Parts: sequence; C-alpha cells; structure tokens
Amino acid sequence: MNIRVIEIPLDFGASRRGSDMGPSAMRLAGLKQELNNLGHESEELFPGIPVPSQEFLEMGDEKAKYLVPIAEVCGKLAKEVERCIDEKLFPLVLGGDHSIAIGTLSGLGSAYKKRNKRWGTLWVDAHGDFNTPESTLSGNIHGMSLAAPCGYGRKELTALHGDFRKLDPKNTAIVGVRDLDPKEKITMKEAGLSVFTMTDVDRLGIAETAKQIVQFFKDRVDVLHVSVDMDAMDPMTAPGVGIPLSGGFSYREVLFLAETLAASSLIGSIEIVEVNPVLDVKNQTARMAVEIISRLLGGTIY
Ligand SMILES: [Mn+2]
Repeated sequence: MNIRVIEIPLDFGASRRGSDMGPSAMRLAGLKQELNNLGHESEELFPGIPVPSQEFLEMGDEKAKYLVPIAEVCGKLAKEVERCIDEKLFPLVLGGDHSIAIGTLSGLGSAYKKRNKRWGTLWVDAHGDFNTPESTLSGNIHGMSLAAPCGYGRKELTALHGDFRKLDPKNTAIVGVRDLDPKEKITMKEAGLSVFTMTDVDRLGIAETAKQIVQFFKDRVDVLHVSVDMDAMDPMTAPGVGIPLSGGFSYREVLFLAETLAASSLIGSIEIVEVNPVLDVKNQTARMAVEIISRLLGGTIY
C-alpha cells in the first residue's frame, strides 16, 4: 500500500498541552521502519501543514476555545486528506489532539461523496467527543470532534470544507467509551450512533465485540476510517495522553481489535491522536500507538 503520513502538531483543542509533540514521538518510536517492515511504501507530507503555537493565539469563545485557528488548520488538513484519496494514497494522520479529526473527517466526507462511496468511522475513545458549544463543560474542541462532522455544533466546523454533513452518524460506531457528559449522551442518542462501551466489552469479550463491530460496518459501508484516541487504552499501558481514565483497553485487547479490523479489508484511512510525550513514561504511549498502527495495517504475530 502507498501511505502518506500527515503530521498535525496541534494541541490547543485540549487543556493539557503537549500532544503537538505526538508525531515526533511516534517517529522516534520507529513508525517509518514499521511501515517498511510491513512492505508498505510510505511518504511524509512535506512541507507539512503549518500549525501556529498556542502562545500566539487568541482563545476567543470560551465555549469553543481556539475555534478560529482550529478551523483554519482543519480546513487545510481536509484538503490534504481529500487529495490523498484522489491520488489513491492511504492517509495516515498523526495528531495532535483529537480536534484534528474535524479536518480528517471533512476531507474524507468530501472525497467519498464525489465518488458516491458509502463510508463509516470507528471512533476508538474513552470519551464520546460528541459535545457542542451548548453542551460542553470544558469548551475544548477535541470534545466536539466527532459531533461536528456529523452535523452538530458551530457552523465554522460543521460546514468546514463544504456545507454538507460529512459523516452519517448511523455509519459511525464508538468503542472503548467510559465517560460521557449528560447532555452529550442526549445528542449521541438523537444522532443514532452505535456505541460499544467498556461495559459491553466486559460482557461480550473483545473477540465478540470486534466481530460485531466488523459486521456493523460490513452491513453498511464500502470503506472504513479508524480514528484512535490513545486515551481508549488503560493508563497503565498508555499513560501519555491528555485525559487518562482508568478501565480502558488492555494491551492485548486493543491489538486484537486492530488485527480483526485489518482482516476485514475495509480500512481506508487511519488517524492516531492524543499521544502526549510530556505526560508519557519513556515514550511507551507512542510505541503503543505505533503497534496499533502496525496491526491496523496488517501486521500479525505469525
Ligand atoms: Mn477523543
């Protein structure tokens, strides 16, 4: 496969800074070598998408912090992601915090719309990221990054890269979730997302959960985007994330899920976000992220 790696060092969609160093941490953890070992051709988008530093920006609206610069960066990312699909390259987007997904999903939405392709998203996350400026408790846009492409929230984000709904929430599933805000839940139910909570994973086991997720997408779409927030993992395994939350995926569970998804042959793009080296221990979260990417791209033990 021909992969284009797109790095987005943007961390001001979250309160805890540092995920802007995520891409270089994943590079240090041997991403390029891993892609080569799997037999993939990969190239880095160069020059990358410029991201301003938070210190030089105005926060603006407290209910949608840094809306203007986030929309600007995400608009450029959307263009690049769409260009990848046009050029038959596989986009591998490295964050940054999860707000960058607004760019990725907008680019994919536009690219697949013009091809009349049915597409869906698997959102691997401890949180729902389905807030709007009305429901948010923090005002951080990384908590709105799934809602916006599904058509909920501020126009600057929902109409980014084209005034239409980029992603059908009915073709969207969340897995790993264990913390939702009260009003966020209401919006999620209204939108009709499919949700596999950590309680579902406990009850079904990871094998059955993964099987049901693959079936969900096989029944609905031609191509699947996988967006992985590293906070889906348990902090014992992945401490270097913006919002660590106990009770997440174990090391084995997440790799099993990734391998099962890869075996479905549905995956058309990947995004990994919220690797935060400032909060990490000896780069283990970035190394975990590279392992997840590897399995999603077909890596197996034997
Ligand atoms: Mn997230």
